[in-house]
Amino acid sequence: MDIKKQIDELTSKLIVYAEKYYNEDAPEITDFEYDELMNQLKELERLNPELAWPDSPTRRVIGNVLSGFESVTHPYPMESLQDVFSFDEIYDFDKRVKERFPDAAYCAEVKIDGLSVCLEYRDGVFYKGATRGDGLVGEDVSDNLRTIRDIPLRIKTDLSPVFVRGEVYMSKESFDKLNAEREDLGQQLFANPRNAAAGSLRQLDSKICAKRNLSIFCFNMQNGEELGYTGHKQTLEALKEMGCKVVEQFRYSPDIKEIIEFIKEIGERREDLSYGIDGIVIKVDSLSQRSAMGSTAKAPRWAIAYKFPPEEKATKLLDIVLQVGRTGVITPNAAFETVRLAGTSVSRATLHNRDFIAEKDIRIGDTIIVRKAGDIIPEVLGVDKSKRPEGTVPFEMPKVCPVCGSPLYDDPDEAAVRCTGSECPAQLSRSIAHFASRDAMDIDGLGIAIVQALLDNGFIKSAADLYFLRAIDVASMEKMGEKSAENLIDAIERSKGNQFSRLLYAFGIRHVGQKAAKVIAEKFRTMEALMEAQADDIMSIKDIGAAIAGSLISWLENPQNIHLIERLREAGVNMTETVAIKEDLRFEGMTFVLTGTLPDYTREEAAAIIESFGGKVSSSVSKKVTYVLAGEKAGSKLTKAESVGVAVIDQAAFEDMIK
Ligand code: 0OX
Repeated sequence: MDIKKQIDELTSKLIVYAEKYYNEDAPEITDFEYDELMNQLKELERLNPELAWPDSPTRRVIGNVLSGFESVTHPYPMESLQDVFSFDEIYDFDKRVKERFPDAAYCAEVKIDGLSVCLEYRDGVFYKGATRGDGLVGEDVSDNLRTIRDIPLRIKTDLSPVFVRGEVYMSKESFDKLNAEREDLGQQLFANPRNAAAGSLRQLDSKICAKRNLSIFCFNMQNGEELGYTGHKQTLEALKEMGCKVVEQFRYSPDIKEIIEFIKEIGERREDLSYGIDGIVIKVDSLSQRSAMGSTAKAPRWAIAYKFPPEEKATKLLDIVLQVGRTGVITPNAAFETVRLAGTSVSRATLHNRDFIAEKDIRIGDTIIVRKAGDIIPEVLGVDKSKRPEGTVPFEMPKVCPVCGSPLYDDPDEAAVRCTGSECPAQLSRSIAHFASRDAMDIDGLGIAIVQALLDNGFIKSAADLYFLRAIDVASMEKMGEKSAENLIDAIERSKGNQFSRLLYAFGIRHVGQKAAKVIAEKFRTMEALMEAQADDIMSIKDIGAAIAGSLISWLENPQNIHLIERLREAGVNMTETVAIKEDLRFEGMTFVLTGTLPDYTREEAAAIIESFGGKVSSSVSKKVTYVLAGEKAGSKLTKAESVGVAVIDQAAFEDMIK
């Protein structure tokens, strides 16, 4: 058979099989047969790339590994929304709209909690897809988007180009599954489905993204008006006809009261949805009215996002469990009946300290109210005392450490209660996990669970023992294959070359944080010099006071610690601060301007990082500025950057620069 015919037949067959398999849950052939046909097609396309269909199913599994994402300038800015938190603000919005357009109607839809992307279709074929970025420039994540089954590689339309905006998300079910797998593998868990979706879409290897089971809901045709559409609802229906997955829950009405009814209805059913939503978006439906209303510097005037209040749940407090921290501080944690909050199952929350428990009079058996602060960290808001069962008693801190039995010291000046046992195993596992953590010795794969297992198996008794581990012993532990054991040993080996400042921080000396460790290491350069230092020498460093110096000196004098240092030296661990000082000046001569809110750094943190690399931070944009680091809700500085031609970067690009 001629090759073109062969490719055409195979491709059309596979498109139909894939549709049946993924969308109708009714596979016609076995996985094995499907993979066989797919491999045949891949091979034919490899030899005859000019004959491959642009929407070939092989493109979903192409497996490219990129070195970075290309920037994409959005032809239609991807605006963000103005958030409102009350119905009153919705009525105000309605008033503003109706003053201008008394006949305006609204289309309200669920606000999917994921990350926004824009898909570009040319002649019906998926051409490119990008993240929102700062709204004007995003990143080309086409390879990753192609792996999302919900995204059609071809849409049914004669219109071109079509720009479709949507929200990529991870369903609650896929998220639970992913986190369960990660837990089994001892990997760090994602805090919520949104972070998991964002983390997946930012993978440079599309095979990883393909495994994450992402989905999409489309909610806007960016160039709808130009393509001849007149209303938002009409564009949603058109997108659906074309084969796009469109937000399922929406309501059209000229009456704002009906829209508020819709909000209430969804608010009640929110939990039954298979995906997370964080509010309702209310949009003026008419595309011409929208154009006439335009946008402010921050958001369109024709839309608002009503945000649901943070979910609160009542649940039963089963126990108050004491956790012994690395420094011996005892933290009480609430263990309660599992509830679902902001996309995850939660059964633990910190109770901070004894004062917190006493103030709120929290007792085992109580019905407590929990929520997630910032949608990430679970917190206990208080107790529903009307539901207090009989026989409960006020909580009292025990007198001995729950792990080693040593007496606890209850410091009357601090809220903290500490274990006094210097060899308390809880402190040991946590302090070794801290030693290995990313900002310290950065030993990849050595989390608390593995540290605990190494301790339980008797393979280590201190951080220094890590450097004497044998792969064969590590591999003998449960859930540890040969490969992961080798990887771990390699990571430990690599950490020997770390700068001295990392080691100093890794010791977990009270008051000696990352920054203090850095300046101290830079001043003394070597462990020997530091060990000879007097408190005054240490305090002569800017920002280093008596508390840090005192704590450091007494740590360095402790024979157990001297022994630890000796063994680390014997293992070949670097104890000198050298190259990093030069390397760290990578921003020398550069000036940054910060604008907007970055997802993961405060302004001060970002500025500190820039300065630590020798860069300068300025508050105004001019031609002399090297980069504008823009986050959410970036305002006039962003516009100025564009007008003077200064490069704008987002958090992701910044993180690449500071890696
Ligand atoms: C969502 C969502 C986000 C976009 C810019 C102007 C209107 N997360 O589900 N944004 C919008 O629309 C905005 N709609 C949505 N449904």
